Amino acid sequence: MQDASLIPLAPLFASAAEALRNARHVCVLTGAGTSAESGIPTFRDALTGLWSKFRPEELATPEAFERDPETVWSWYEWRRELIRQAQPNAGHFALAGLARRVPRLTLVTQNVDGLHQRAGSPHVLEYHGNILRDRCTVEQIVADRSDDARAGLPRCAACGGLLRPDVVWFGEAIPDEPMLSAAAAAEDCDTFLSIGTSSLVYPAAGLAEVALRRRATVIEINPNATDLSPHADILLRGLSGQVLPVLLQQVGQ
Ligand code: BV8
Repeated sequence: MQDASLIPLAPLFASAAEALRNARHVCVLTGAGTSAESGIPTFRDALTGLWSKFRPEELATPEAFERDPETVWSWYEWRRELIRQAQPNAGHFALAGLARRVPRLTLVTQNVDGLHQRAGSPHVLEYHGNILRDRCTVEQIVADRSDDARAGLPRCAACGGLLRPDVVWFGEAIPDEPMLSAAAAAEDCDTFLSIGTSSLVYPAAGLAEVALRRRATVIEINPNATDLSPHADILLRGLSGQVLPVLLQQVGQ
């Protein structure tokens, strides 16, 4: 184990690897922590510097967009630029590798950055949407931008309607497909990995609770404790970009 800080966790790695080696269906839920080592601030950290005077609810809600679309769009454009410059990290690639190593893996992400897909993970369930897509507020479909720059705020090329980022804002429902597929996977899995999430935002945080009720082995990867920690079977306290490659290696053995 190259990273000395992980050595004390060796027995936990062994039991986690054992659970994954014997798994029939692995369900994985990821949060902002998995993209932190790619230079993307976690959600709460995204309110740093220029944005520190805002609360998430003030920027990531339909009411905020209604009230002040310019400010909301500039926050999303700022995050989009960070994401365009970012690369998937070793944790993203290890999860793509794990999907090739176990019989069945369902990857549910709260992240809107598309880095799992860029690392080669197939069929990622985008539970909170994707920040790099635009959605037309009139037709409620993913849309192209009109290149009429006079428009100021981005407009739909088809109907001229105001565009918004194709993400799920607070108070909005999770899209049916990812919501139903994620719920079915949490019900069916025998091993559940909760990675880089504070387990505070619902209904995403409820997926681990479903897996616990179904007696799945629940493994948490996070340098800090969360509301899920007291209920998890195995806690791997470390950075996902360091823990996941070691775990994948051990599953391979
Ligand atoms: C809804 C997209 C109703 C936008 C996001 C039940 C109880 C309490 C509240 C509620 C409840 N049910 C609903 C609510 C309200 C609300 C909610 O949960 N509020 C919270 C704040 C209490 N939920 C909603 O509003 C949801 N919608 O309920 O609609 C409805 C139903 C039917 C019909 C109509 C309406 C919608 C929630 C989705 C909101 N959108 N994102 C955007 O990104 O701009 S949420 C956003 O924040 C992220 O997507 C993510 O989900 C969340 C942040 O959480 P994390 O990803 O966990 O990140 P965080 O920063 O918190 O923590 C990072 C963690 O990583 C830490 O633990 C840290 O230790 C760790 N870490 C750091 N570095 C590393 C690391 N781990 C590993 N490696 C590292 N290197």
